[in-house]
Amino acid sequence: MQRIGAFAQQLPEGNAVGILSNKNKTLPSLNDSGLTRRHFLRSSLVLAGLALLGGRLTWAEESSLVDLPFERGRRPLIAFPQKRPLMVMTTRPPQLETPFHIFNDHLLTPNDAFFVRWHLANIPTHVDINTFTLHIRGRVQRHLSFSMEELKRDFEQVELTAVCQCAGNSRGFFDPRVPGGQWGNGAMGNATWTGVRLRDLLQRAGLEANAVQVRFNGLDSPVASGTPDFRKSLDIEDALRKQVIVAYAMNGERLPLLNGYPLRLIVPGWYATYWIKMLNDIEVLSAVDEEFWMKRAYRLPADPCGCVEPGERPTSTIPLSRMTVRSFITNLQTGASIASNHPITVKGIAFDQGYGIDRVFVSVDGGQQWQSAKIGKDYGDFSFRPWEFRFIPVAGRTYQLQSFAVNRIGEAQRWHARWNPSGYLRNVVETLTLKAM
Ligand SMILES: Nc1nc2c(c(=O)[nH]1)N[C@H]1C(S)=C(S)[C@@H](COP(=O)(O)O)O[C@H]1N2
Ligand SMILES: [Mo]
Repeated sequence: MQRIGAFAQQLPEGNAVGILSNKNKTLPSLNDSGLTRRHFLRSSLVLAGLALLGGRLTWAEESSLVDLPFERGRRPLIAFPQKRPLMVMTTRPPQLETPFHIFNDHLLTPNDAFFVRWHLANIPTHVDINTFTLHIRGRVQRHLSFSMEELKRDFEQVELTAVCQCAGNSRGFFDPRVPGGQWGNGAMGNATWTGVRLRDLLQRAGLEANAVQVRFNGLDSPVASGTPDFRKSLDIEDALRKQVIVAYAMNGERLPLLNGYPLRLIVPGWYATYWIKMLNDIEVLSAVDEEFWMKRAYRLPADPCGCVEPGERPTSTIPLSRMTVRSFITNLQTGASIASNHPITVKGIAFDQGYGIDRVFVSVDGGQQWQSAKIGKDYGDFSFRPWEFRFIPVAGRTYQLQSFAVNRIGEAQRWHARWNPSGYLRNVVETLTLKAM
């Protein structure tokens, strides 16, 4: 881990004057309690239409396009079922990115704007809540299955706000470029999740003494018989953390189908690859999971940095897990013009693996001088943390805005971008260039 506790103390104290308004503290109002028939028909038409075209996108319900700031970064905005128009990377399986301004508009990402990522194209378009069951099996004393009603009735309900971020978020910015989904910065979202503790379920089933890992599977499945099913496993200690929950609600509503209705695993602080959607099967293992999605995919160079020299292959790898510290400026875009001679408020968010954000520093001159940003409302250690910073732009000057977050154990963002062949864990200090008019 990169620790900069000592360094952070050397940073000049700022005189930022921003006052945070907490306008965004209420939950976004969501009215999609499932698919209406009309919406479903229209949406399944979209899906069928796209499927017929073999996943090649030739029909956009919404015709607008967004250009991400890298080569081949043009994305159409299309509304999928229960979703507002999002940036489409692939349609089959759906991979939809949240337009970045959403993170400025809402601290809790609205369900209909939350990004979507599936690996396999066989995804149920309907789940019958009355027959749905969650199974717990494997190295347990009692094989159990629960209906949704039993889950809600028989276990303590818990709620927590946590960031769900794809390990490949921001992969499109890797230089040299790497294969994989070319995400901008919108393969993440922050939501309040409601459900039951995984450990309560495991305790009810009773772990056998030789239990080593817990494997999770959802209702999605591969199209071709040779493709491995998407299953992920956690070590027992990690699975028993009290924050790990099996969630049935997101921001107070049922989960959108594309985000895992009716149940998904929430692993706060860990990358989203472990947050199995449409979760219906929990299997306790007596040996380490050797399947494709653990053994071959979502792995990092086995080195504290999780990186190698650009272009090199790592000699050994380990499964990725905890998120790095990140921060973003959300209300300004590179290339924009800003007004001079009166204060401008720079707004942003920061998050980490769950120690909580301690401080955020802002530079307007490309990192030569730093000042403290004003940290906003605390929604819990796993949430986005809002921050603000004010300065007065001088006419004619070009500003290079940067933000730099440090968590409570002194972990910080990187000054230089790390590189690994799969494009994971980006958390370099980002730079926005703005001109004061
Ligand atoms: N069942 C299932 N769960 C899954 C996946 C999947 O392909 N199938 N993808 C994982 C990955 S890699 C990511 S980034 C997140 C995406 O979550 P979202 O679609 O709700 O944003 O789901 C995770 N859970
Ligand atoms: Mo992911």
